[in-house]
Amino acid sequence: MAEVLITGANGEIGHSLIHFLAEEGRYQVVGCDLREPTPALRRLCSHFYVGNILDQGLVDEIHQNHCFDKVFHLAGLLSSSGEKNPYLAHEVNVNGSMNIMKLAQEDANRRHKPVVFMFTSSIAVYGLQGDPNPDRALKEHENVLPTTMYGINKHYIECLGDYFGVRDKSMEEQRMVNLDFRCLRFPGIISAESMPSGGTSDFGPEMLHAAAQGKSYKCFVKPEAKLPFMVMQDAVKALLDLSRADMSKLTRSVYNVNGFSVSAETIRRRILADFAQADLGYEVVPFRQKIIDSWPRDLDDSAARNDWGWRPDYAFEKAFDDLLIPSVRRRYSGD
Ligand code: AKB
Repeated sequence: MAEVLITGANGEIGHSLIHFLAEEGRYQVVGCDLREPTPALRRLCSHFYVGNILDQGLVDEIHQNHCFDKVFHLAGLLSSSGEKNPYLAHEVNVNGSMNIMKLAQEDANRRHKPVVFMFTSSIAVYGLQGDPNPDRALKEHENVLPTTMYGINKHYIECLGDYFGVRDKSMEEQRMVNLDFRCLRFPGIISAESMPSGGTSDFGPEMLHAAAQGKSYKCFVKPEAKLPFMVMQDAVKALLDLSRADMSKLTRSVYNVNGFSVSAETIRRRILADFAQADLGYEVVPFRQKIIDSWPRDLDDSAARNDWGWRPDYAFEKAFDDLLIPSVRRRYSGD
């Protein structure tokens, strides 16, 4: 059975992706994360490596034991954590990514076939500074002006993906480069099953989980702060669909994907409609507000729609009515 590597396997997206792939049963899933997985997550993987992608010894061990068809490289420090520790963010997000790209290239050489390398980029690669029309939905080539260490790291790996990638290369060159690099620029992601940590879009999921647990919460950005978001189910669907898309249909290596664009206050009001007693206020954290001010308020994902048929299953109302509110209620009521 083909082997798939998932880095950041114990993170939010990693968990959901592993559950999905394990249910499908088409691959042997190899996980890698800094943190020990729960026994349930470990059982879904054929192997799980606990360690740091900066540790060359660990990367060599993985390389010796496996040969991957596909890699989902999800490991990384998020934007707020990156601003607090930019040197570490650079180490993990750039040097760690290079280690995993090199591993995938070596596997491609062994297999004489490009390895599909899925990379999770972010709206953090954009910058709205000085934009006279900040409300418009940005296309992939517009305003690529990252302001955070995280955004700069993500954009650099996108560029390396093109450098090492097989797209637009002759067969002769492909022998040298051999990564089928495919990348999604994700908006904020909301899940009822897990909580993000260290991101700047975290105020959305944090409000939801706090309300469902009856905990007070202070949102760290202004009520009018508006961002694109999507639910985890759509994020996993986008990753799988792009990873399986016919290469001849792809006109680019980097795609925007979007679910819905809403303000912090719109999310707060929607949560209060179901959790009327919730104590959700605001206490702006200036460095996080500054990050949000630089990020796009909306994303144009028409390239993904046209090239590989991307459509989110969940618009704002459906996301909260059918998925987030019922799931988060179940989660914290113990049903
Ligand atoms: C973050 O807030 O850092 C991430 C992202 C939008 O990339 N969730």
